[in-house]
Amino acid sequence: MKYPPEPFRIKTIEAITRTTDWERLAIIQDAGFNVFNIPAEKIYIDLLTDSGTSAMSDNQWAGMMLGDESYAGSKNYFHFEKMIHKIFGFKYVIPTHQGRVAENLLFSTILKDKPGLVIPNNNHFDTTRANVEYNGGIATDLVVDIAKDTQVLDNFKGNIDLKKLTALIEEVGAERIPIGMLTITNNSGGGQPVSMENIRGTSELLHKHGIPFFIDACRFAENAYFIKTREPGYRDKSIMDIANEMFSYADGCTMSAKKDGLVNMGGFFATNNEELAQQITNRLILIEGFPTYGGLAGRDLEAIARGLEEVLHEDYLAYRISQVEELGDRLIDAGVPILRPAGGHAIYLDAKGFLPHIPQSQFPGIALTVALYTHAGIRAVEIGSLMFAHKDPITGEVQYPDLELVRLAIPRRVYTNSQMQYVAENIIEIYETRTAIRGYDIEYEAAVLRHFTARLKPRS
Ligand code: PLI
Repeated sequence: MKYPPEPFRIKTIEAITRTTDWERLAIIQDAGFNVFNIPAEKIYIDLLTDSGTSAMSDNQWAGMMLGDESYAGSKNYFHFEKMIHKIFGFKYVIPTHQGRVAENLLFSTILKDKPGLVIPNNNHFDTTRANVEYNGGIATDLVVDIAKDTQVLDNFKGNIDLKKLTALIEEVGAERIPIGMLTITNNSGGGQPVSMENIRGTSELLHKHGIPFFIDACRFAENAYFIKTREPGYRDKSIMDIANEMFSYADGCTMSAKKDGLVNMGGFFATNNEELAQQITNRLILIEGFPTYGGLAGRDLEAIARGLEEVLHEDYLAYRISQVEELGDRLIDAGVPILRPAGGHAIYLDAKGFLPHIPQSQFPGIALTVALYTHAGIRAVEIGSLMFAHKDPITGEVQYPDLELVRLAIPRRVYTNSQMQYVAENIIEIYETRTAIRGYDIEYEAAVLRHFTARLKPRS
């Protein structure tokens, strides 16, 4: 079966309401044409993010009732730690309340008082980059070149370019690279997976130069499923075996459990390096809490432990990946330009191709997010000029990003396939009337991370 059905049935539901066209026009105007400003209750299908938006299972909710809220040594911590040992294999496990805190702990420790150190990655996610840069480091993206072409089909467009990594080590010197990283799957690069061969190659290259290797593991199970289905030699291996092998090459990882932990809040840092674990634990106590809860309730730790077990189920992953793929296929069949192949957690619309009559200076990605909302109550996120265009500090000229994307991130186990069909049909309708869509000008923008709070107005 090309698109395997849901391996679950629905036991409880959350009502969502459909607003009228007129209501949505008033709402988007009030929101300054920025979908971040829309109250979530006024959204019909919310594809803003797959982070913290998963539906938990009955098994996870039952686990929540077994929360042991002891300040120190909660039994749920030991279950959480056991699952992480089993899947990731790292010796020291440090819970955090979400992924960026794990990143903050790592980079504030390894970059402390040493400005100008370089962190290579396939593509840093924005919080990872921010944590590197805030701590005085230089975040360098070395993804393979084909990742920048939205139409090239390749099994592993999330791979790091090992030639670029070799050149970087030669250029800056291994002593200025405290760690190297891979983000699996590569969220900023279209949710594309990284192959086992590339993970192994990255590990060997970094270790040859004495550089530790860390993985951003947010979507590790989706990545493992792509390895199983796309990489020679892995078809008969279990997802657990593949995950074990992926992490066996690394010295540690950061993870936001809000993705493949199948929970609404949580994260962790894990490593084999005792000294690093000690330093990070000391800092954790300062900013998050005691080492056996790290900013989470006991019940949250239990939900993560159970989520990490469930996310490895192959029938779940087959359904998950194919739900996203089916949405992509419907759009491709109708000629809608999307980044190909479909990502693990999201479809990325190519806003430049969708709205070629709107120049980058008029935010085609924003125009598309507004059209999705006003036409059908769908919320997506712009990953284009509002997020990334910036003034060159020397010439003062505006630098635009290569790609203007709109991400439709699919929450895990949340929307039915008929709701996904609704999404596809409405995008196709918008595509058929795309020439009527106008560009936008900014009315208000903050100095940093302007996309969250900007207010815009349509051009007349
Ligand atoms: O949102 P956090 O702090 O739990 O996780 C940060 C984070 C780290 N790495 C990667 C690859 C992410 O995708 C990520 C968060 N992603 C969000 C919020 C998203 O919408 O994709």
